[in-house]
Amino acid sequence: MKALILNSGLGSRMGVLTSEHPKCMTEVSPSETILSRQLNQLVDAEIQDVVMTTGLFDGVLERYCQSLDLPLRIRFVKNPVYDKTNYIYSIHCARELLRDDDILLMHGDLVFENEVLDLLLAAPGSGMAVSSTLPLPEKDFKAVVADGFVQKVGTGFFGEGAMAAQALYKLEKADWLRWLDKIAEYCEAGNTGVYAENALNDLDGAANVRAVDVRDLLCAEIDNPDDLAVVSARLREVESRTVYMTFSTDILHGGHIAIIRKAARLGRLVVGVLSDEAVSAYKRYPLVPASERRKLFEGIAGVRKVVEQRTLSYRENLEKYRPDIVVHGDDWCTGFQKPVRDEVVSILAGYGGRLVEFPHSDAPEYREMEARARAELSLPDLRRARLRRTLEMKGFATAMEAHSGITGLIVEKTKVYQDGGTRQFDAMWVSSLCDSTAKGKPDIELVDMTSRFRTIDDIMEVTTKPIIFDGDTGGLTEHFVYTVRSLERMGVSMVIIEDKTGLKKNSLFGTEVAQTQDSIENFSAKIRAGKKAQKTKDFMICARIESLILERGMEDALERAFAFAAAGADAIMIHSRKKDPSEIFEFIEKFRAKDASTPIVLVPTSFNAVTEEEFKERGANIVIYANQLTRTGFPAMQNAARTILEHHRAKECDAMCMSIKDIITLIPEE
Ligand code: SPV
Ligand code: MG
Repeated sequence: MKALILNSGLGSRMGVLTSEHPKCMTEVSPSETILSRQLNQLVDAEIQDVVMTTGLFDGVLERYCQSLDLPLRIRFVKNPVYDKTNYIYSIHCARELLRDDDILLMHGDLVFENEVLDLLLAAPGSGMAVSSTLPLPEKDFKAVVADGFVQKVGTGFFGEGAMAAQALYKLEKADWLRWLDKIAEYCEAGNTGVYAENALNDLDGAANVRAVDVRDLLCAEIDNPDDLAVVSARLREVESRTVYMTFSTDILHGGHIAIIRKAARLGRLVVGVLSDEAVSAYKRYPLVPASERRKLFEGIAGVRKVVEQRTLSYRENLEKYRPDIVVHGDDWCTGFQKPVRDEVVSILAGYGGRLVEFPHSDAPEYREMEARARAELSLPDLRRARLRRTLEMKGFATAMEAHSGITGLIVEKTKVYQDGGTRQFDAMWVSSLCDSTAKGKPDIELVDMTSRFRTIDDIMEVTTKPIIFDGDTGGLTEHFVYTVRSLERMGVSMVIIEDKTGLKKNSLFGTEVAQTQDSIENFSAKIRAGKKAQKTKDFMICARIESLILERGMEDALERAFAFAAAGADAIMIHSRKKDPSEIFEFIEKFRAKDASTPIVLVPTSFNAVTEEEFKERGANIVIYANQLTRTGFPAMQNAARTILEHHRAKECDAMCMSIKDIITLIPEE
């Protein structure tokens, strides 16, 4: 696209202001003239070719343009009879330079804010800036608009469909050439004293010029010193606007820089960086922590200030900073972010702010970057460290049972959008009960480590979330040290071992079966050996206390907890099979009275009426949903098998089945 700027006029109504230079060189702010502002706007819009018509002071104008030193190719065309003709003839003089491209046509005395140009350039086809909100000007241009298209332009239209209009056009080449040829007809007939729009009007709408409504955004020409005062004041107002934009990304790419540039052109840009907690709840665990992500944005030209946005909801920051404009990609008009957008719109409406939405760019190279970031999260070193990071970040994490690739994917991908926020599980629990059950075996440490590791491998291959491994009793200390190293090497974040010995039985049997608790000394030695064997600082060993399960009392549980923490356990799991959570609450309270920091892990299979919020409030740090996928999945399978047997066919089973499409979306092809 080429820009055509009409600067042949005398500007005589400006008085002394145009005694030594053309009107376009009039200052509209301490740092810019009408022309330098227009040219900079063209640079921002990546329009490099400019044709400028000149008249009186052509030399001054050319030298001035050169002094601006902008990355533009400007070609000047002098209208030799500038004082006897209107700009219709200036355009005609430049016609040979204007036949090969789309044209952005503007008068040289026009001042418009950046958003006006954005709207015009984003509009499909050809367009002209009009306003549906401004009163019709007495003397200036009006456009007659029908069905969204400009039919006529001139100063004398006040009737139906008339709208205030400015001589700012984007014209597709075919539409422009129609107008240009009409202009030629006028000029060749000696009709050079009229507006170029007279020629446009003769086309009766055939130039397909869409009316692009710029409402009351600044878009005004400067004809006299009064206009100059008004426009300069409006410009100060425009430039002091604050613009707010939120980023959750940890990979900055060209698309982000482009949108920041665009947003910064609307005012003073404040960037809200979404907290780690909000990012990991709504998207994925951030590769770069919020403190570093803030620094990334601080270094970008156009960003005036960087602040933290703690939640996906903008409310807190909108109320605090009251930006004039919020900028976002238009991808949030539908889908899970819609409630967030709706809230933004209503808060902005409350104080007169405005939402500007840019077209969302989903370029394949950016999608690939995101895919690479996700892949990185699945690598052992990053994955292993992430449970600790999550605990540091939020003080609390949830884990859901997974016993295969597909259940891992369910834990990885299931999200719930609630109250303008997102919820998902932080980690996966590789349960001995569910791993054994999936293999049709009892939960008695019968499934050997090689097989358990195979399960971990299957899950790891398709997921990124951190893994907590149910290590049963940990086996012999001599064996446990190898288990620790293997798990660590694989990228598992935590192993939980229970203080039992001999033939292990599932804890939920309680005292119904014979179970032997290990001595504090033996189990502490096992923990110490495990801690000594591990190579990284991120891997965690959690000691699981079975005293309440085996009805040995609270004192025993607490004594063990303190002893195991002293032996080096990174976390304590206290288990109970009672529905009533009292003993769990009592344990947490008494443990926390002496130990404020060692994370407490709970498996609320029986005491399941308590919410995560309450557990957290009371001082717990990890809640594991240990077996719910297994316990819901297998009955569904049994039901399907029975139904087919009963009906001698599969039709009745259909309603229970997941659609093939859902399966395909759950399991993406690489
Ligand atoms: C498991 O899920 O295997 C557990 C938790 O160890 S529990 O079944 O409650 O013992
Ligand atoms: Mg178990």
